[in-house]
Amino acid sequence: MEVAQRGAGMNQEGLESYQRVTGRFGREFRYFTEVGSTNDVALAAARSGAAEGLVVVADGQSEGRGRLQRRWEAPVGSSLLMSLLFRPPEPFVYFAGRITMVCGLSLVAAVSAVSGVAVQLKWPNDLIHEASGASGDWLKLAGMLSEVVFSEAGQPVALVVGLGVNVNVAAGDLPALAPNAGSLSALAGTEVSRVDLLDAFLGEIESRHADLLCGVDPVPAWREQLAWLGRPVVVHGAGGIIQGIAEDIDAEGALVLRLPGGETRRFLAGDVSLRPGAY
Ligand code: BT5
Repeated sequence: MEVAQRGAGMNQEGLESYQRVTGRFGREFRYFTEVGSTNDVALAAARSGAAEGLVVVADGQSEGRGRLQRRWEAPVGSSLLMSLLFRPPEPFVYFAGRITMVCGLSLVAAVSAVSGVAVQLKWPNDLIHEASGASGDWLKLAGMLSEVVFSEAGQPVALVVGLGVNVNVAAGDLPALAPNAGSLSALAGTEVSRVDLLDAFLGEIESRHADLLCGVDPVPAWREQLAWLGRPVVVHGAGGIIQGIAEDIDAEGALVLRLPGGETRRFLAGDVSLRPGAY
């Protein structure tokens, strides 16, 4: 059968008719031409008892969001805007953190396979392309937003991971998204199939998530994909702006920063950028 040659996805038509026929992720698939936020749809579904594996995709979002009330902008039809519903086992916090890493690793693998663009992860939740050489220039190609659903008793019961990927955003539209926004098509010099990217991504998720549940820790692989380890950075965290060397990632995924005085400090959340003029 023709579809079988493309893996588990029946995806000849486009995003609207995409559906996976095997595995856990994407068999329950909801597509919207326009929605507020795919994360909101997945969060509401989780609260109504939807099973792990639900995938929500939209061509456009009116209320796309990043972390800390920031906005995620995407011209309609240009991007892969999707949310995945997970039901992590206990210990919830351990698995939720690692599922977010699995999503990042799956995105790196899928983007590399489908577009050929060289990408890395930027702590904690970005996909970037770094210009070759020591210029320090980098472009943000995708961002991830993980949100937890709690039961009425206050127990965490579900995790929604939302990903926005700039797939075919025209070069001229990028500056309006963010000063350092980049897209796969602009870097590859050709359009990239969003359906192929989605299919490759969900295939990666399927196997890497199964590995996680079998005891494979994604932290070493995640560390290998992280940009800027060993380099001078600035971290914007809850405690202000702090400079140092991005030394490592610890077992919880926290960024370990070596401060100028020699001591280290760990960050579980924040934003990191390369220190201007230091490279
Ligand atoms: C993120 O937040 O990077 C997480 C973005 C997650 C978006 C997806 S889309 C599907 C799902 N549904 C949602 O509603 N959200 C998820 P953060 O690290 O806070 O970065 C946000 C910042 O990135 C903004 O303040 C802008 O500076 C920049 N930005 C916004 N849109 C961008 C784009 N398309 N490309 C690059 N940068 C962008």
